[in-house]
Amino acid sequence: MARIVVLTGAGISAESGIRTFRAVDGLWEDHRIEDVATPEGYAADPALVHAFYDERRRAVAAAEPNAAHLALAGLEARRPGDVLIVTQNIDDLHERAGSTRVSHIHGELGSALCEACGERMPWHGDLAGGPRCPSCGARALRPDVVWFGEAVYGLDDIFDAVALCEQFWVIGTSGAVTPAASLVAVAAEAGARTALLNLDAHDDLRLFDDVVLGPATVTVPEWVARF
Ligand code: BV8
Ligand code: ZN
Repeated sequence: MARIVVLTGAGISAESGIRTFRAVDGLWEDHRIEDVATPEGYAADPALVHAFYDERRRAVAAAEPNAAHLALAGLEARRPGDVLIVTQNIDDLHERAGSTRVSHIHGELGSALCEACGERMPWHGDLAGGPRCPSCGARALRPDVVWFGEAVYGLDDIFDAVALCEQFWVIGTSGAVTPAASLVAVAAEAGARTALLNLDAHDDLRLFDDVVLGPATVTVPEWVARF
């Protein structure tokens, strides 16, 4: 049971040079969501979708965790077993910062999913060009990320953890995507203390006991130091 559950989004990786989704220079600016983050978009143009994710996989490999990722990893090291990170991000910057309990609700760039045999496997190269599945040999590998309209990963365990935690922090997310955005309501309902650490305020701040605005590399180390 984690006393502290942290939900992170693209904003925590922004200062590592990873583009967010909805900012003016965001990922969606170059692409329509429907074309690159839906099963229909993948079926219609797999080469475009592979290019989109292969480019992001390379960008993440060239990036480094920032002070916000490191502060959360330090908190877990100081309080073993007390911290669970639920991330909407598909990068591995939390893990590379040293966090060990990370739940990727929207999947991971470092994983591939075989549409022929259903296997999920670690994957660190490009998927364009149709490499064969190591398990079944089919040329049917897709990014192991959750697209719109697909079920997110680990939701039951995440709901259980959120319902039992004492602190629920939301860091670097616009709260635009469900079911991730609904977790703060579950936490508040269960009596956890809730906090938002974000560059911009959300439209609805009623569910947050504390709101700390600013860049994550400044606000997260300061916030974590209190626990
Ligand atoms: C599901 C894929 C059901 C991988 C992503 C109407 C029609 C159709 C569907 C829906 C609908 N209404 C609702 C839905 C459901 C839909 C949804 O929520 N749609 C939204 C767009 C309305 N959700 C789904 O489809 C989900 N699945 O519901 O399935 C189901 C159930 C059972 C069985 C079958 C089906 C699936 C959602 C997952 C979609 N996949 N990503 C990838 O490409 O990454 S979502 C995508 O957006 C990313 O994962 C990303 O994490 C996520 C959220 O974005 P953020 O992380 O918040 O990033 P954003 O840019 O938005 O915000 C950044 C924030 O950081 C900003 O607030 C900014 O101020 C802040 N910031 C910036 N810099 C900094 C900073 N903060 C601090 N410091 C900084 N330096
Ligand atoms: Zn296979």
